[in-house]
Amino acid sequence: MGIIGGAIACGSIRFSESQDKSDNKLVIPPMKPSDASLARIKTSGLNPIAALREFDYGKVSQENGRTVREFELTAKTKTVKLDAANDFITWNVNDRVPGPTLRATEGDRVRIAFSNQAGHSHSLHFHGEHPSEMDGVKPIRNGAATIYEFDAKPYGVHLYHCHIAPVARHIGKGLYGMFIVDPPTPRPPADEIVLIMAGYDTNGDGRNEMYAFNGLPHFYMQQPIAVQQNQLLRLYVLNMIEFDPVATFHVHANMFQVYRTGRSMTPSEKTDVITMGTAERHILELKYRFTGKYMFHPHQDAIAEAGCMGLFDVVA
Ligand SMILES: [Cu+2]
Repeated sequence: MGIIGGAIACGSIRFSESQDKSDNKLVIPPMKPSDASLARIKTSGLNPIAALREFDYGKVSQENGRTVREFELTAKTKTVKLDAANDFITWNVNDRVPGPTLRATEGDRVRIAFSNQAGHSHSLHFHGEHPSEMDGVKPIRNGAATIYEFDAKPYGVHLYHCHIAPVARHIGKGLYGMFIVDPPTPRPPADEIVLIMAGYDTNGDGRNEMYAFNGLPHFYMQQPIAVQQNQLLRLYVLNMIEFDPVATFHVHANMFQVYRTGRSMTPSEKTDVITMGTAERHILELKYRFTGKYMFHPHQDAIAEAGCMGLFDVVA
């Protein structure tokens, strides 16, 4: 799959398995990247278009009557061009920031083959329930490998990240990703989108100078996310910003239903701004009644204006 072609051609994007089976009417408007966006994807080393709707379901097999999903994750070091003036050395998973969005169904066995080729000790710590030996706090040295194996539970939106001290620095350098555990009864079909907020401490002063959704500052302002009018939009939102205690998530001109941590099938509230500490994550559902472009961003406006801001482009 081409790095850019895969993100544009709907046919090669893997939607949720329930959507594949049950609903052919879901419309995912194609993203038509501008020349500037294509150039940025090429020079930055990151592809925020692909990060939106790509889910890694692993290599699937059956063992003793249950589903096993095997994932291969490699810690890497890679220089990313955050903008024309800022190169940033990331520590990451599979050369991506954020790392791939892993996805399983509650009760599946998840087996993660983790190898470290990043030049420093790292680890992968998953949120969710698992035994202590699978908790991923033990350093895996450069050149070494390990296997993390556990049952995917409970259902919800979770995350994984490096847990080597100083953790804020390891996460701030880019070593994190989302881990979605679907409920046994699938959620209704929707256009599902991943949005991960993160910060970049570009000068090592323990504060973030730049911020982004899905890796690249300001990218979705330059390249709005096309979504369909009157169609259910399901956002998986994760706050991975270190050094700032909280960030909110706010959408313009609309309200969303909140499923905290993705841990329920019924929403707990309807609002247009939700406060998230670091590592908090939620499912947010909404529909846009009117076409046009609508901003989304944390309402810590300095964070938004330093790169954590984007647009939905609602099309008829
Ligand atoms: Cu690390």
